[in-house]
Amino acid sequence: MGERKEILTDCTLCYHSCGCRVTVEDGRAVKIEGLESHPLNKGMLCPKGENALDHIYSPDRIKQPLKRVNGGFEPISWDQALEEIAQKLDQLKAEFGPQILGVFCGSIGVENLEMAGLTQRFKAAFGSPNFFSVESVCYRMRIRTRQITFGKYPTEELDSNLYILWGHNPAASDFPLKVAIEENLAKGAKLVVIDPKRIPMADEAEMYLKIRPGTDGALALAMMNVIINEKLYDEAFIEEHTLGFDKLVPHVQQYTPEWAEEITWVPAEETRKLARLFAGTKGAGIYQGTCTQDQTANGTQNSRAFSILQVITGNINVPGGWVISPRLAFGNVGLKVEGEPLGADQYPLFFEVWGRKSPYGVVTVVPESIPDKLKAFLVVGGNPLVSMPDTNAFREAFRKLDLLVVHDMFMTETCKEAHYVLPACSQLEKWGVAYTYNVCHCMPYLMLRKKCIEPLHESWSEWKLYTELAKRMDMADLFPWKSEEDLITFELDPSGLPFDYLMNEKPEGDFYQEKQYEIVEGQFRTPSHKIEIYSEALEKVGFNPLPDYQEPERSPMGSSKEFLDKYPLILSTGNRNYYYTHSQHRDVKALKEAYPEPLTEMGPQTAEKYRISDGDPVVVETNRGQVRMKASVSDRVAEGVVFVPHGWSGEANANLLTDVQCRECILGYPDMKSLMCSVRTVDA
Ligand SMILES: Nc1nc2c(c(=O)[nH]1)N[C@H]1C(S)=C(S)[C@@H](COP(=O)(O)OP(=O)(O)OC[C@H]3O[C@@H](n4cnc5c(=O)[nH]c(N)nc54)[C@H](O)[C@@H]3O)O[C@H]1N2
Ligand SMILES: Nc1nc2c(c(=O)[nH]1)N[C@H]1C(S)=C(S)[C@@H](COP(=O)(O)OP(=O)(O)OC[C@H]3O[C@@H](n4cnc5c(=O)[nH]c(N)nc54)[C@H](O)[C@@H]3O)O[C@H]1N2
Ligand code: SF4
Ligand SMILES: [Mo]
Repeated sequence: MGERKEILTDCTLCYHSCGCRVTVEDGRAVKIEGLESHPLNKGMLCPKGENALDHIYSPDRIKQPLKRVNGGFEPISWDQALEEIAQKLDQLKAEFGPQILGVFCGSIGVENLEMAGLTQRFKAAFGSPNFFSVESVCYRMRIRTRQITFGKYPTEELDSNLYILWGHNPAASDFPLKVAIEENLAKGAKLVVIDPKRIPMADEAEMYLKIRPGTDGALALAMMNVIINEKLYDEAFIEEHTLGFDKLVPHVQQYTPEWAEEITWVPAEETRKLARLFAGTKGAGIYQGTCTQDQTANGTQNSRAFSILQVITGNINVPGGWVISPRLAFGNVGLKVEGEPLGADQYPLFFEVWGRKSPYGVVTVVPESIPDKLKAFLVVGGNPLVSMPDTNAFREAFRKLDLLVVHDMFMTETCKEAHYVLPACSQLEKWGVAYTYNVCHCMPYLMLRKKCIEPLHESWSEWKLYTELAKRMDMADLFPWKSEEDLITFELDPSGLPFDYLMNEKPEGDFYQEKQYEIVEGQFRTPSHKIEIYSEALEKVGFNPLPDYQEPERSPMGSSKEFLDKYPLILSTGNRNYYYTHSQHRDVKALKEAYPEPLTEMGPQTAEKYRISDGDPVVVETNRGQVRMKASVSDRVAEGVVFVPHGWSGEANANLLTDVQCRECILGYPDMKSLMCSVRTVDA
């Protein structure tokens, strides 16, 4: 019998970074289990995590670098590929300037700090400000909005007395929260679900509100109206910590529950009941969809309204409410660069607030920026031709690039358009830091992501990719780390949890700080040092400083009759699938068997109206394109609404339906949750 080791590391197949134990025999990972002591997953893994080894050892992995030749791909050595890429980049830079380079990281870059950090560093070393990522379609909208309100970023907790799932379905997308909710419901916590689909968790809820997609802001404002007019607010908290409540009181008078009923489909009495329940519970939290509330017309203002609901009920820095968690001191791999990324002029608040700048560009402006402003594009750990809005617009634009390079483990649709495809290591083949940070839940926990096996095939880590590319571009001095371990040591240095400690003493991970609930002097780092209910930051860029409601651009109430005759049904895309992360994991047999094909969901009356039966192949169409998939008819889905899942390729790609020009007006996010479509059977 050869060598057998058990290594504690994290899963990394989605951003939750659950702890796991990997058994390695003779250099091959043979078993993966949940780590009991990990505070997020408590010994459990979701089906993706359970089947991680089939993904890693998949025969479909890209095995060597590939170069596009005459419309097909041919193998090329790493050395030759990097030489050619370096030469092309240098030539484009000499001719047009460094800003013609754009780089992109997908959602995996959220949990893979080295990937995102090094990618940012590379574009800065080259001289370009154009770093794009899923941050401008997902999650950062809430961070930005909470920052302008609190000057800090408070988050929901895993344990709460009242969970309001507001367009969030943990049973599909948020495994750690699902585990925590189940535990807390058994102890007497309450649950409310606000969703156009009666998700299974709604069956355990105190209240279920069937809302029209895209109208959440109207409901939130009506709740505020009730809380204020029935004097259910926390006067002492408002007095001590906030600014602008006096302006909010007259502002919300227009937003009565009856006004909201017309817009949201939620009966006025239900809105009142929810407002009373929420305001009457200390330790209550709004758990907004991780991207649902971002990819919608009123996104920024929705997030503002949720923040203000937490504030006026005093549910800030109390257990179960929203809590400002300690930030980790961390070695920053990024590098400063001159200039503003694309989209900063159009959506200034996305880029800058109070002189604090973010490193991200706005991804929705990418297609229109090619080929004049962007000529070379590097995708590392993302599949934008499936995941970004309006695949046709992105594809047409990508075809005009002088250089497209993709670093990935699998031959994605994006790879298929590339000039060079470079094989990437999986999470078990490289070192990293697993930092659960604030992604949804206040959990100041850190773990070392261990290299468990040697890189498979010819795959390289991001550290090796950038270090070797930089050498060929005269930028070697800007990539000084001699090894992955060296890089991780640098990252961990300021954290108080050094590499050796996490490797030898706490391989299971450790809390880097204790949570503080007390509100200390100067905690709110807004210019006023108060929570800004009235936001001058928003006013300054020309938007309502108080939360308001805007009807989606495409909607039964917002669109022209002509448009609605063509596209009469509401379209919401991208409900999560428990078995897959976005476009990934279709290579895993057990997962594919559990969920073999994409399904378009609709209610029975809607189906009947268009003569569709459960299981029929259907065509869903919008102004941008069409998809084909089977229908799933269920009375759990609100009538008049159609759900199309994302992450499937070819003719089932949901982003053939979305429109990159249909954007939220403040931060430029694409609307993926409140569009209009038509549905018919394939032969109709
Ligand atoms: N219509 C619609 N579209 C959506 C959404 C929606 O709700 N509706 N949701 C959006 C959201 S919120 C997000 S976050 C995005 C996600 O968008 P993406 O992140 O672009 O989507 P993924 O399919 O996860 O692509 C990740 C890629 O990284 C590769 N990969 C995995 N691990 C590694 C690694 O270690 N190194 C490298 N180099 N590559 C690796 C995978 O093989 C995969 O091809 O999708 C968005 N798209
Ligand atoms: N298994 C798995 N988990 C994932 C991912 C994955 O691909 N697979 N992706 C990860 C990523 S990057 C993200 S951003 C998160 C996404 O996480 P979320 O954005 O929270 O998405 P879901 O959990 O699918 O929940 C969305 C719910 O919102 C409802 N909904 C749709 N439109 C509206 C609306 O307008 N208003 C309201 N109130 N509800 C609406 C849907 O019916 C659905 O039940 O998931 C993460 N977790
Ligand atoms: S939720 Fe599943 S895929 Fe995500 S980290 Fe945990 S086990 Fe892995
Ligand atoms: Mo996301």
